[in-house]
Amino acid sequence: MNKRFWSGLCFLSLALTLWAEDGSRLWLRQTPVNQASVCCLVTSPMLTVAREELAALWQGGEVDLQLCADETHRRLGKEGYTIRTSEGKTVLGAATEQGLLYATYHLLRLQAEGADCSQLNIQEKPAFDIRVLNHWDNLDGTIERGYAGRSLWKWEELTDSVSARYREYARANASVGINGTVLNNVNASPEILSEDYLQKVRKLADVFRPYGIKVYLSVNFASPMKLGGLSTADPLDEEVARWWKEKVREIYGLIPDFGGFLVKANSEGQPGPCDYGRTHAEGANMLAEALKPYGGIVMWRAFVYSPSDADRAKQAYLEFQPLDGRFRDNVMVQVKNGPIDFQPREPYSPLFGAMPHTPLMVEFQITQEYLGHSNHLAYLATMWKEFYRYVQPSSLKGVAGVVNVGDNVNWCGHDFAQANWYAYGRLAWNPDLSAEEIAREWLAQTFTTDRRFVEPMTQVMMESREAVVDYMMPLGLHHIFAWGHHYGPEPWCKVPGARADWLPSYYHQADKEGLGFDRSRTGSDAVSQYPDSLARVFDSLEQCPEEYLLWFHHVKWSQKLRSGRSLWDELCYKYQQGVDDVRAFQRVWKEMQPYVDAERYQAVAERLDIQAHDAVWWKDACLEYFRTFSKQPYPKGVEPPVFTLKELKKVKLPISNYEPPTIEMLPRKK
Ligand code: BDP
Repeated sequence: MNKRFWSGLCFLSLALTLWAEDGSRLWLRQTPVNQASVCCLVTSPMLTVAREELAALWQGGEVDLQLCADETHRRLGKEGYTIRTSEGKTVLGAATEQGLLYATYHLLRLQAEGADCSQLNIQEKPAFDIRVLNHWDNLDGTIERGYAGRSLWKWEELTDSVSARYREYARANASVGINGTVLNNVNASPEILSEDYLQKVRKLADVFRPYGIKVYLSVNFASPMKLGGLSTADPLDEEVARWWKEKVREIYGLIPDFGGFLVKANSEGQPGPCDYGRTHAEGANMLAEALKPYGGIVMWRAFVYSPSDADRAKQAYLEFQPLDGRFRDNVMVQVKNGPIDFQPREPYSPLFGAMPHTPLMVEFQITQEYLGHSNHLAYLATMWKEFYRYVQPSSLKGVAGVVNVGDNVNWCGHDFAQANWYAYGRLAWNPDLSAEEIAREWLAQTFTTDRRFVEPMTQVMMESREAVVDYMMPLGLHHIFAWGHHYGPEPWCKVPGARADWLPSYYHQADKEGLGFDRSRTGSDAVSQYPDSLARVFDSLEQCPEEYLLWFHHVKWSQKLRSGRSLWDELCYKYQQGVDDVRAFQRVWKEMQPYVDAERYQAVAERLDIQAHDAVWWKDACLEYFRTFSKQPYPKGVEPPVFTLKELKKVKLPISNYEPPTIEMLPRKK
């Protein structure tokens, strides 16, 4: 071989490495130019981050970072900021360093989107003080409902080695305004509070601090027993309270800006105050008192249900609403967006608005436990915006998002799942932003600013979640997932001895008359938990929004819906619509090939292929099964089934703790 050949090959492989597009750079893809002259009179670790980001990336001339004590900046609070162009310079102003950090990322975002940055006059402050991620990461490296590899936290390597990814993670969060992270699963191991683990947690907190990210921990309510050797965890027991106070003191000794605790108590087998005949408020308040002197908070989850009551959708409300006003002021009750459990579509949880004397947080799920894991393209900002149609952001103290990151190179499994992490942060900062503008900014930063890419893909993203709803659970259907993995359909699922409210038939109530859960006043009466004006709407078969129809009503197969079609026909068309939509997304993506690097193009194409197969699987499983009740044929235009019910009943997916199923595992036919 001659020398030219070898040098050519070397050049090629170097170029390929530089151009490798593995998704690891998220939406932060600007290349350092090191042009900017940045002026900042104060120094600190956080301001160093801001200064270095600007010095490396900003291309718009001189920048000034100013800590300001004037009225405007005081009003913008401890995280707000201004960005102004003044005498040819760009001036970032804030009352705090954290404000300046956020201003920095805002400015760089504008540049990355290709916005005109020559005449800026911006004022910003976040809608919520608490904007946290919840990791459901276990100490053994697995992630509950995680589909992007193992945990980012390499507990066994800490404290000796600190992965470079921790910093990248903190940077990504700061760039969208996320200011806290709960490191471990709500099904919490008591070990996390051991001396050993607290040292590891401290290391992470040290990395996150300059990015304005506070660390929180999920705690097991029985820790005083399991870790401390006490004979009880009764929150009214003095020794128990003392144990927690000591533990909290130890934590703040290591992490002076520690955020606080997240608690899942008396829920799905977790220990809690009710084990001792105490209320959730008594349990939460005991922890809150321990944290209070240090400024820490308790995020106490309201995700509770028991096999006893007839309607699971009512239970969190029944248990928590009477406790309104009984929590200490540093307790936030953290409520899932819907009354059941992160379904592709739920009405909002009626607890919002029903506890005016209690600080509330909403918990969203960014990880796609019920929306096709990291195989399906489902942009969730539209779902979160739907929640805010009913719930005033000003009635909330904070937002939590169960995050979708793992140690996969591209963080989230699906390249488009990064958009949900991004959008979660943007909406936590400003819930008034539209899902569409967030999609646009994410696409422009993550792929290209070329409108021929951004416009069609914005459209795809905007339609994507509705498509998932259509091929999985249209018209208010919910929780008809397969036992265990929550990926595919199993509306027929029966498990001997299983709790009724863990089985699909509990939710869909299909019979020869019709379909749906009757939560009207004459049914379970869940509608009455909503404010009167809304309860009346949900209660009425005619007025109930059709997207919630089968959530609130058991509807006859022959019932005419707004389209003029019967329930059965409408159901068929919805499933078909979902399938058609995914095929349309595939076609659009094909046209996007010229604008996307080969690697990400291929990765997304492969997942869309899986999604298209899954949509057919869902359609066939649900329609073929419900047809055994409706006894009606498919209307014109609805494709005949590819699979028989018998075939689909045999499908068993291996359940993985790390990754979504591969195409080989899924039901397919040529
Ligand atoms: C459900 C998940 C389960 C979680 C639980 C929770 O299936 O893994 O532990 O929620 O939020 O959605 O506590």
